[in-house]
Amino acid sequence: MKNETRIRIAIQKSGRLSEASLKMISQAGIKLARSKDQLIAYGKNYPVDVLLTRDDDIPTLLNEGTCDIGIMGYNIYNEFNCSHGSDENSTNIVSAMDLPFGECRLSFASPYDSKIKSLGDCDGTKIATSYPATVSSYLKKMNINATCIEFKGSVEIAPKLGTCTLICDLVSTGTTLKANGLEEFHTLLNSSAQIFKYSKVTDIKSTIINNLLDRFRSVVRASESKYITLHAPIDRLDTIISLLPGSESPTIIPLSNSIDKVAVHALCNEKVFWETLENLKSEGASSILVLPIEKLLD
Ligand code: PRT
Ligand code: ZN
Repeated sequence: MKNETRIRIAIQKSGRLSEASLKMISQAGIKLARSKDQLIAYGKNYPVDVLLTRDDDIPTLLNEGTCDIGIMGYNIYNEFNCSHGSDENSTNIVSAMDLPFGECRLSFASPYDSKIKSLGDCDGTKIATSYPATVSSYLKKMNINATCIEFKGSVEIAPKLGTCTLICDLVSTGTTLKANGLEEFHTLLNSSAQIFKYSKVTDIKSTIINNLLDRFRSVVRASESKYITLHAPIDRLDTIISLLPGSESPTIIPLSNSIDKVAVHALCNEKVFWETLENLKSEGASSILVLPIEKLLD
């Protein structure tokens, strides 16, 4: 154990991305032991340690090489990049993998009764945002002359306080904007959680990281995939196969007690909706089973 090379992953300690990040690590087969202060969790069966921190600190931890990989929203990474010169190469952080959680968008919004309803109306305004570097560089690119005022939280109340005429903040359902009498009118950035990597890791660490990323990719794919089995009339087989979502090459198996039906087994790489099952049934499919996939390795 003494000279073992270990990978350090930074994830959000508590917040919107914490649960999903920990779940993914656990589904990748990594068992963690939490330290007393709850700030570091040690991988008991894999050379990885998990640092639990505020999401805003993750870019610095990666940029300095203090952590090797980190899970954060693209919005956080982009803000860090914009405040370091916008160029993708101006930091030591690279994106390694998209994750299917933390979806949101960074949008401009103004009060319902405001005349500002498009980007072109923003000239000369004051904009409240927690993403000043992102918003400033976007406004500059779009030739809009407006001032960004930084708010660490509760951006939505800035127009009510008279500090700013509009805001640029993260939106997911839109409920918070509505509750504060604000209307979204322009999206600047779409974001979701991603795995980011320190770009200067050693070769030994790189090997471990690549193995870890392969495991995470398998976890994500398994969570998005389903295994479908059904019985299909032979004369409707082509149509039934074409209805299976994201399935490449199903297995066709003869049935012991039927000559005009076969069993179809398929790995579906897309969501399986009730409508799909109803369509399969109306084409003559029967005994339709949709099964979750626990592990998947190509
Ligand atoms: O303590 P720490 O600094 O780690 O956490 P935090 O409070 O800064 O972040 P947190 O947990 O709120 O969000 C973590 C990440 O989740 C963000 O960086 C985004 O990548 C992602 N995410 C996804 C969101 C949202 N959806 C989201 N809706 N982050 C924030 N919001 C906020 C938004 O700022 C607004 O206040 O939720 C409100 C709007 O939500 P709706 O559903 O009403 O539109
Ligand atoms: Zn934060």
